[in-house]
Amino acid sequence: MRRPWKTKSNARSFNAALLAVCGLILVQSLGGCEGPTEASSGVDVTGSDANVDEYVAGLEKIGDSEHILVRLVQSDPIPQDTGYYDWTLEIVTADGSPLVGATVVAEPRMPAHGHGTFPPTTEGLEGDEEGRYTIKAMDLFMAGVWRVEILVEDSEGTADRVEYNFDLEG
Ligand SMILES: [Cu+2]
Repeated sequence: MRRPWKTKSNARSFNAALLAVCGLILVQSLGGCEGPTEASSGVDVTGSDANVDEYVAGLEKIGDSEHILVRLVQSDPIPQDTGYYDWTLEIVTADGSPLVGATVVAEPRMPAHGHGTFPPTTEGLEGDEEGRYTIKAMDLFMAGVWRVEILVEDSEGTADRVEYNFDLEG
């Protein structure tokens, strides 16, 4: 019996909430994508970099529900410029064993701008090595802070999530 976060009704209300948020941001800023994180120098990010990650290969995140630990084994390219990104993730359970047979979805968004990518999500493909998932061609097309949520559902239907936040220079 599955009771994941990906049921239709949940997805619908989630999308509705997103739309509401986007609408608010658009109304407030009149033009969404000229957010305060976009610095022409590419260096300054005033006051908004508290949650920004410093990329290192193997950067670890513990799931919100502490069911999983995710390692960003590799980001190709390293998070710096805008463009298409391939990520290799390693996911282990709380007892340290590789999480096999999970559904993994990446959802990149720019919180300051209220938008995501096209397509909005990218599915992680399970690799030959146990617990490894590859995410291909996330289109991080704009300078500024991207929050990439990694939504994981194991074969029993237990869900968890982590997020990575990277500030791209453009
Ligand atoms: Cu944007």
